[in-house]
Amino acid sequence: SNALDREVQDVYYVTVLARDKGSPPMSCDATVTIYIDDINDHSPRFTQKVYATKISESVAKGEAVARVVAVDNDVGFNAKLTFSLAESNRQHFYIVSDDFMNDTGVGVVSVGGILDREAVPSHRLHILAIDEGTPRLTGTGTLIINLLDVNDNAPTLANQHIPIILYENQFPNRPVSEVSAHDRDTLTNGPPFEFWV
Ligand SMILES: [Ca+2]
Ligand SMILES: [Ca+2]
Ligand SMILES: [Ca+2]
Ligand SMILES: [Ca+2]
Repeated sequence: SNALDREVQDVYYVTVLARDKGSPPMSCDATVTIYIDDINDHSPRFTQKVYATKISESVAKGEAVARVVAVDNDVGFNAKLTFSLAESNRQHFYIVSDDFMNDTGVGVVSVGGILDREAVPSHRLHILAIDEGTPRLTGTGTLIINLLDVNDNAPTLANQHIPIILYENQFPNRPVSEVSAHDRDTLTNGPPFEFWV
């Protein structure tokens, strides 16, 4: 006497026998089809617990940068999925549901704000997949977006006014002073610097 589970078996064919009390008894039988209706007893779940991607920090607003996939073992509205981002992620990204098919939801993550690797090099997005059952059930996933550097910062000199005193007898091409500079980009877009006078 196991409980019915639509996700295991969603239809039963039962043979019903009707017999009268006559002597001899007469009977007939019929096959009854029983459909098991779905209840929302499965939460959506992402096909990966953690998704990760790398994008340029110069990616423009509105550009799609990642897709996430969630499935739900129920059917109909109990498996129809919409996606949502945690409040804290909405400053830089947004997510919309792609075409829904076969109880599988696809969420497309796009850039919704200005990205700056120098300010936030990596974004950890908390994604919700929510079905439309009653009550609605939720699954959670994580998308890590690492930003690749673009050379969008000029180096700055530590001191804008560096007094350099040269004497008339010095040889040219000798180091005359120490100057330091700083660049907010990564090494390939920053030091070593070339200095020109
Ligand atoms: Ca179910
Ligand atoms: Ca469900
Ligand atoms: Ca730079
Ligand atoms: Ca940069």
